[in-house]
Amino acid sequence: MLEGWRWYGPDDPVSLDDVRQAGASHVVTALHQVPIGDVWTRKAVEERKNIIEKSQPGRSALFWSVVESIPIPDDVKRLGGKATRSIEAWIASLEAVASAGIKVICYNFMPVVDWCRTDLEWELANGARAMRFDQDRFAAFELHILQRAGALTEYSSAAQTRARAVFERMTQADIDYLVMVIASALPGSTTEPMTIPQFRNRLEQYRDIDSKVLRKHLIEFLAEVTPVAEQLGVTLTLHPDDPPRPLFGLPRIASSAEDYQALFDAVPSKANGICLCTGSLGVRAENDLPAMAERFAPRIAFAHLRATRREADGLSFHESDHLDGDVDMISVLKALLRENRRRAADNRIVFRPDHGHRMLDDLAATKRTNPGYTAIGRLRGLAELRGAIRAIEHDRMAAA
Ligand code: DNO
Repeated sequence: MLEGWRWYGPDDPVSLDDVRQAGASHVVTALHQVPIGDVWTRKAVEERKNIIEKSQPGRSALFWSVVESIPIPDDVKRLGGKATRSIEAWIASLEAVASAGIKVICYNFMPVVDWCRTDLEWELANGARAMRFDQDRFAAFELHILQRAGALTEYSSAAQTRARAVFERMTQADIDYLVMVIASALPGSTTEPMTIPQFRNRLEQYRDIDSKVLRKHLIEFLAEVTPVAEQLGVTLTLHPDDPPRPLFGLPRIASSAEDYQALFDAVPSKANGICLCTGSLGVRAENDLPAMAERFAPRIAFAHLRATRREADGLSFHESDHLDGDVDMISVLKALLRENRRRAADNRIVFRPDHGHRMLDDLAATKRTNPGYTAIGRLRGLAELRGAIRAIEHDRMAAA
């Protein structure tokens, strides 16, 4: 498999030499400076590609192999095939990317909020910091800060009592932090930052959209974009919902094997692919990740490898070390490696170590880091994954 690394572009505190030193050669990035919905021009794509690939003489080569993500504007999620202008713009961006020779485009279809956490700097027992989703803090946000209409009925009275207790202990600074973490769009998010009143308005716009309607809209979108992608030899990989369950009363439709199967049945095009994100999917106990890797193998063009650990309440979770979460990472790797061997050399699976801890020198107060996207934490994750891959391949060769 090809070792990838997410890079946020020239402003990323992690440099391209850092990527090289981590040992990765396949850069995963997007034109993050382009507003959601605007067309990516060929010129802008070409410029970014040159920054990545035209390295100074003697440096190890880097390739821009995956685009993550071309954001899908909100109207496509709300209106499906009727959002013609937005879909046309998305196709134009896809064409610009394809013209630069990039073959994988990642996207997601989470309405209103992309990935969601309640803490970005949760202290682990070893002093490192991890991202965490704490269900009671989430409930405190939803019930007491956002004050979402109808939310109360979704919580048991015990959960409501816990949420109130969490909220009552919060200072104004704690509240501001939680709003920032949940509503103001984390780096790489494909949804817009929001104030609380804007958040309420967006939710109102989704009042009549349930999971059936949202799925129909995604299928209409895929019906438009996959023929173009297929013709250009591009695979579109749908990133799962993170966490993989409905939030804020909004539907989620990429949370389980059944969800993905429904999309593949509706749009069989080989351009309709999956980004296997073990950390996102692994939060849901029923998701059997090795089985999903096996079942969807031909459709996996891209993988996010990281691990999460569910906490005692079954809903809270935090990001664990890459090999030490609830996910059976070794079995996932074996399934991916089997698929990878079946493929032609120009069609290998790209994976990237996802979300590392903030640790060692990255803990320095002066150090600017993107949540989850520190150099050192991901370097550790990649090194562990690479070691596991080598060991698996070594045993397989020895047994042959
Ligand atoms: C968070 C990421 C997301 C993800 C996009 C995919 O770290 O997993 O930003 O890349 O949602 O479209």
